Amino acid sequence: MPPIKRTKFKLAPEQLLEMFYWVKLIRGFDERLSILVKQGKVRSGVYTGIGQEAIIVGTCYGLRKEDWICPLHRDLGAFLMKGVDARTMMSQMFAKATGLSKGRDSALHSGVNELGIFGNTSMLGANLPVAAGLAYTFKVEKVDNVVIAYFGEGASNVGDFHEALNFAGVQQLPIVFICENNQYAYSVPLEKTMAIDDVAIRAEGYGFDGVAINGNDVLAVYQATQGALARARGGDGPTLIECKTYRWHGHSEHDKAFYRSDEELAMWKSRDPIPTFTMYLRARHILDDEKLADVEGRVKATIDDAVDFATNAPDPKPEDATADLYA
Ligand SMILES: Cc1ncc(C[n+]2csc(CCOP(=O)(O)OP(=O)(O)O)c2C)c(N)n1
Repeated sequence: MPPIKRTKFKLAPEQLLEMFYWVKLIRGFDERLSILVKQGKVRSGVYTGIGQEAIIVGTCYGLRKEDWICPLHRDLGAFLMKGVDARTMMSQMFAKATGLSKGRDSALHSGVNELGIFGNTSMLGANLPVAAGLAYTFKVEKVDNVVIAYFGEGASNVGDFHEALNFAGVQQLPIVFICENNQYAYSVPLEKTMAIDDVAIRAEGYGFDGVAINGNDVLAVYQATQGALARARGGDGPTLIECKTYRWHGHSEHDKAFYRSDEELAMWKSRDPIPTFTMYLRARHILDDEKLADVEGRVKATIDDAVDFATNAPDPKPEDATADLYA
């Protein structure tokens, strides 16, 4: 395993607080969805990323509008950070006319071209060759934008993953592959699908660097991403960053996750990214009780407002079902 690239970064206290806000908002949004789905308000599968928030915040923070992201089913927070407002996102989950796909879609497959968000398909791994294709466009157009492509460790066993990495390596594409290694692909633990410990070493076979990092440490993720972004923008090609993490809930909200032990869950909860980041900020006097209350108040207000908005938003009209079709 190559050493982690120690990219220097400096974040002002306000920026660190902003990151903290995002971590809390994304956690809060998923937690609320988990409740709403039980109330029958959500018209979509809900695949929470509770426990994995540091990856989204560390990779999305500071991205340019022109950079593209290719988020997956568990990456709702990436939509929010790339610029989709909470009302629209909640409407999407409620399949309302005010959602991204105007109620025509299960919540997980919408993209937003203007914000640089690729709408993923259901087929695991299939987003990765498309992400490489996007990065190829940037190379051909000679612009220094970057693509961030997310995938789970499960998806890294699919052929598309390997084709995408090979093409990205051969073409030295401006792309950062982010593996959210949360230890399970649905009910299947990592060791039953891979004969290696680190997905990161797969990058070596395609001629570029891969690093495995603590995916529950928002600043470690940010640091690794900043290094990868600098290399990609500078024409030095792709990087694979494997973020080790754990999803606290089941694969989706209908999965009780009986395939794992309470002890294992408790162990990973003790590595919750939020208290770790909170302690870091408190120790540096960036966060105090007053600022914490302010962040928590804004998070709650944003989510409450989004739920109210989506609840009262109109359903899609049957006569609009075929609008926006291109072929
Ligand atoms: C090619 C393919 N096989 C199976 C599925 C069904 N499926 C959807 S999500 C999932 C588990 C994905 O695990 P991973 O890639 O590790 O991502 P995670 O859900 O853990 O974030 C499976 C098996 C699918 N969508 N596509």
